[in-house]
Amino acid sequence: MKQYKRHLITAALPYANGPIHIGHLAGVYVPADIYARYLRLRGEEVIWVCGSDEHGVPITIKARNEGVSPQDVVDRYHAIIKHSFEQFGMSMDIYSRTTSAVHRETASDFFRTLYDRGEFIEHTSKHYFDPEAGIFLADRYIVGKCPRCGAEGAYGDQCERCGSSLAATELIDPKSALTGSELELRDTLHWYLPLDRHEAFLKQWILEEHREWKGNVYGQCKSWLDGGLQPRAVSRDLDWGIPVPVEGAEGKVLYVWFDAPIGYISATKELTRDWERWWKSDDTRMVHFIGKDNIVFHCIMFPAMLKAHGGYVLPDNVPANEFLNLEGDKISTSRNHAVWLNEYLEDFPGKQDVLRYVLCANAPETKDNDFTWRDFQARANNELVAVLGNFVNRVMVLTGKYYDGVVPERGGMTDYDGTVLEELSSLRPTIERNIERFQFREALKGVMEIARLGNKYLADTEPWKVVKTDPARVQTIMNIAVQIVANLAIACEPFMPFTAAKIGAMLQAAPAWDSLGGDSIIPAGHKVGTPELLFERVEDAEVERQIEKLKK
Ligand code: B3M
Ligand code: ZN
Repeated sequence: MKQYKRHLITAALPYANGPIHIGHLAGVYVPADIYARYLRLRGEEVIWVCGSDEHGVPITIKARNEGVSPQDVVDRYHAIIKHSFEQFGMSMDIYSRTTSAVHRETASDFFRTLYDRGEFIEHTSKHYFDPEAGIFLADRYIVGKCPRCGAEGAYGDQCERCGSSLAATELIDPKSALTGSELELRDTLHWYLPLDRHEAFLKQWILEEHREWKGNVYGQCKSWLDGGLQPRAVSRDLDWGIPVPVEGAEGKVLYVWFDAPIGYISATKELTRDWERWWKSDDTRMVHFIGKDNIVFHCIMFPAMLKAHGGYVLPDNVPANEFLNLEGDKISTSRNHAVWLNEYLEDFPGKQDVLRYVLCANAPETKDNDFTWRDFQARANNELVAVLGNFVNRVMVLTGKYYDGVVPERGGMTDYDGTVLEELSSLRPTIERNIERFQFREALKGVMEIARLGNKYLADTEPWKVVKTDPARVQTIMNIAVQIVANLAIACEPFMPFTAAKIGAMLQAAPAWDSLGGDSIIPAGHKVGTPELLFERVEDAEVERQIEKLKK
């Protein structure tokens, strides 16, 4: 395995046409945050870049429906999304936006470079025109029946039902999403990236050199590559976007999927003058966190663009997740079947980590998964409250009660103590290995194992009984218990940063990742702070309210 000096992490740029929901968080941002936090804790050099995707048809449709400008729409949602990310502790180094001046210039230059090198094909062909609106339509402006799965309401670029990427002309019985009218085919000029020219390279690079990619990602790439790649249009007839920077391209803008991934580069430029060190060095390891509907763009199209341009790093891994459903049904913005982060925060103030925990424990890593409010409640109450919160609380309360918060000296250790400490240290490599393999659910189980081990240790050693007969023994028990709490403070950080900070505050210590697995993290004689409850029970009424809300 190649030695890298630094990690460039990207997470899909959310469309600024609505707030963020739990599906986004579970599939993309929670995993990216865990990974970025973990690498930083390991002392690696990391940047995590993200931002709002502010171009594209969905935004113009929304603006039209609301009678406002596209800029109004993206300004509003960019602020909401950015705020939600901050609230949920997403540790992005920058959250930028694709309407920024730096991005416009970067994307424009990128296009121009490829254009000057002859990397595009210019081609006039028939595109759908809405005679009623008097404009060419593309992508989501066109709806019809999916030629692959037969679903109604498929878009001109993609069927959301079966996930197929489509050309508008493939749709059966296409209609204008704006006016509902029948469409005419008219001639228009566009620029195409001939993906077929990059096919041999992509086959070698992905199918041979990246066999380690997740099965769902590798499989999707393979089926694309086996099917043969076609030239792909990188411009659109639209009045919202980055103008195509060549003569005779009036009224045409860059296709949103051409400019959006370049947003990762622009965001890095905005973050640091040293951006080339990240993008143009073989020492950089780039990882794209995305959902499965973005695989083709991040594994085929963007790499082809980067390769055609030359000089840029390609992703080392693209750990895409599958989808999260909600109460047995697809999450849907249009039907408002979603849990929006801004609303969650109003209903469950201060409970960001509970959601982070549930979404990670139930993440759609290998298949689509279902989020249910009952499962949310069960995990909150039976795992966070009963296992993690309970253990930490018992240790803190007993330490306060017996020793006035001063961590006692350890005396002689029993064989059982030794076994527990050994088990504790053995959890670290498991947690690390799982995070490094993007298996965050398993990694989180490892973290909870620490708490389970702690609870079992207390239940087996019963310090509250022994204290009456053998106080010296209890000193050892409580010292060990405090060390287990310290391990939890460390291990929780990537997954539940707010909780880790609370445990740290209770311990009056900020142990480093390096000491994870250790049995002497908090020295005897150190005074800890006062106990504070980490988690509260989620009551039936709260969960029923949420379920009701979804039915409305
Ligand atoms: N905005 C699509 C999405 O949210 C898109 C991602 C862009 S990443 C460069 O699914
Ligand atoms: Zn379909």
